[in-house]
Amino acid sequence: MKRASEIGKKIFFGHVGICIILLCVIPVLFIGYSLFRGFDIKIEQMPAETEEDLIVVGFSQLGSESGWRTAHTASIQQALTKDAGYFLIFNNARQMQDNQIKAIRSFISQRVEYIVFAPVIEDGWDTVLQEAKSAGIPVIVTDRMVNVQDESLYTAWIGTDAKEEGKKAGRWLEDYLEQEGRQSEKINIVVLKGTVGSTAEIGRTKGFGEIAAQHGNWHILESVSAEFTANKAKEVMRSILQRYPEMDVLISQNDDMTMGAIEAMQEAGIRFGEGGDVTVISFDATRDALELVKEGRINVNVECNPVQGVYVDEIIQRLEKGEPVEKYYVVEEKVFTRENAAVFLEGRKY
Ligand code: GYE
Repeated sequence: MKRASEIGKKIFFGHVGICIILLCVIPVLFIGYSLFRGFDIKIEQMPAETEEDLIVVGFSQLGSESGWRTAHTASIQQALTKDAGYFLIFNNARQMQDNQIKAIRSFISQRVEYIVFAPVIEDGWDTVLQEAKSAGIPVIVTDRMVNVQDESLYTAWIGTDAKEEGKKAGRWLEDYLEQEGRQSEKINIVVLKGTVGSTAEIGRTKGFGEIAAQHGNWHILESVSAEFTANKAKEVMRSILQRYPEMDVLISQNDDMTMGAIEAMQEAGIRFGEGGDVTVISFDATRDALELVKEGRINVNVECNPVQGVYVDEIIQRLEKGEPVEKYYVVEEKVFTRENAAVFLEGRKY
């Protein structure tokens, strides 16, 4: 009997034990898998009944990697409001093209009236955009560009001229070196690039590269991606500073990376900005970075304008009235240095 009850206990606790183990292991496996997949995105669904006169728009934003991105998202959300006559379905793809494709497919199956999207990279959109076209849904691309075989797959694009931004950075450096009397000196440059394959990275790299190629004394020591984020830039910069103590110029393709790089330079005791050993060139011109331009810690900031929502609204309104729209709209952008930063900081919202 004793033995039988012990065996019973063993079986009972054996089962309970297995259950407990399973209860612990399954959630851990599930969380692990979700982390690995970057969490499956949930795509907001259109309510069964929307007010009839609202225009339903699905907006796929590529992520939330930077201050610029936050301002771009806000600009779309502030333009496509209920008061302005829209029902907006927003989705954040967290830097993953797959998530954007899923979101666009969900917008198609929900039969939205317009799809607006900011593509994370340029390639790989032909199939999903063909699906939108076949469903008769106009697509408005914003911010970055798509590289598709057939340009009729999207109705219009509104964004910034990334290549011109890169050239502006190069031209500023030319003038600056000349003013300093260093136009014939050897100039060692490091480039922190954004997301590889994105329009901002491709354009800024090309634009700056074209100017650099005209100067035999400019040496690009390294051109490396820090994915448009401050954390990654800090890590990358720490290693760069160890390998290239002779670096003269930092070209950082967005303000968030510049902030990270600056932290790494501060840690390493490197003097940067006006009067320093490293000249800092940044892109975007968000508020925080403009403050640093005003203080002379960033030498120049090439503006990239995120305020694109008003144009998206205008394009949709024209399409609604059956009016023609341009294929490409480029927003206006400036260059900020210590001389003009303060004036523009006053009215800056982002
Ligand atoms: O410069 C950067 C962002 O695509 C223009 O993306 C945009 C860039 C912007 O993450 O901060």
